[in-house]
Amino acid sequence: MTPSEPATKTGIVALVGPPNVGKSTLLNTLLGQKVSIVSNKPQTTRNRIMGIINGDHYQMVFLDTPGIHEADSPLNVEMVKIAMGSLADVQAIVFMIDVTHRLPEKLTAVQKVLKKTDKPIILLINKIDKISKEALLPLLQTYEKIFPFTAMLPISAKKSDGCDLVIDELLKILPEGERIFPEDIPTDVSERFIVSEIIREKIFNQTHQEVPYSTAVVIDMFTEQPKQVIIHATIMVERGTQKGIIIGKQGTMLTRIGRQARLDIEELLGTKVVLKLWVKVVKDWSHKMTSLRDLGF
Ligand SMILES: Nc1nc2c(ncn2[C@@H]2O[C@H](COP(=O)(O)OP(=O)(O)OP(=O)(O)O)[C@@H](O)[C@H]2O)c(=O)[nH]1
Ligand SMILES: [Mg+2]
Repeated sequence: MTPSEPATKTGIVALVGPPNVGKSTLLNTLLGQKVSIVSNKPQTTRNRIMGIINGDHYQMVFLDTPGIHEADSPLNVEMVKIAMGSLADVQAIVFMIDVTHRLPEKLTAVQKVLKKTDKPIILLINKIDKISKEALLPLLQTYEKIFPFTAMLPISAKKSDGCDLVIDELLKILPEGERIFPEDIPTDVSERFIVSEIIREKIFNQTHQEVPYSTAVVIDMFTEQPKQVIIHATIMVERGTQKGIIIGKQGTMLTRIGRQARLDIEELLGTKVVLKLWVKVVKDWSHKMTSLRDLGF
C-alpha cells in the first residue's frame, strides 16, 4: 500500500429490527445477489445469514437476522435468540424499521434491548417509496427523540434508494483492518442451505395463515452431475391438513412451488436442476426442542 492510498476498513455489522421491515431485502441489494429469502409475511428469516460486501477499501460483513419480536413459540424464541446473539461480536448495528412504524411505543421491547448495547447504531427507515417526502420528516423527528442513533437514514431497500449512504455511514464507524474473508466469497451459508431457503420462500409466498410457519425444508439429496444437479427435498409440516394444502388439488400447489423454486435454484447454481419435493407430517415439530435441534437451531 502506498502512503496516499486509504487504509482498508473492516468490520462486522448486525442488521436487526422488527420482522418484515426489509432487512433481508437490504442485504440482497447491498450484495447485488440473493442470499437471504424475502416474503411479504413477518418472521421469514429464521437463521443468521452472512453477506460479505467488498469495496475497493472496505469489507463489511453483514449479519441478516430474524426479526425481533415478542416470541410466543419455541421456534420464535430460538429465532429471537439468534438475532440478539448476533449483537455480541459486531462493530456496528444497523437497526431497521419501516415507514409504517409510526408509533415508537410499539417498539419498546426492541428499544430496551438496544439500550443495553454500547455499539454505534444506525437507524434505517425503510420503504420510503411508500410515503411522501412530507410524511417522512415527522417520522425522523419522532425517532430522533427515542434513541441517540449515530445516524438516521431514510432508504428504499427494494428500489436501492439511499443504500450507498448506509455504506458511507458505516465507513465512518468501522475500524481499519485487514479483510476477514477472501473477496470472492459472498456468504458463509452453503448452497444446500440457500436451496432449502428458496423452497421455503416459495411456500411463504404461496400459502397463508399458519401454513408457512408450520413448514421447514430439509434437503435429502444434492448430487452434482456434469450437466445438471439433482435435488431431493422434504417439506415438513405439522398436520395432515397442512400437507393437503401444500400438495393442493391434484398436486397443483406442490408443482407450482417446485417450478418457482427450480427456476431460482437454476439461476443460483448456473446449471439445469432436477428438483423433487416430498411432503411429510412431523407432528408439532416447531414446538419440540428435539426437532428444532435436528434442524440446526
Ligand atoms: N415498498 C417496499 N417494500 C419493501 C422494501 N424493502 C422490502 N420490502 C418488502 O417488505 C417485505 C419484507 O421484506 P423482507 O426483506 O423479507 O423483510 P425482513 O425484515 O427480512 O423480514 P423478516 O425476515 O421476517 O424479519 C417484502 O414483501 C419486501 O418485498 C422497500 O424498500 N419498499
Ligand atoms: Mg428476513
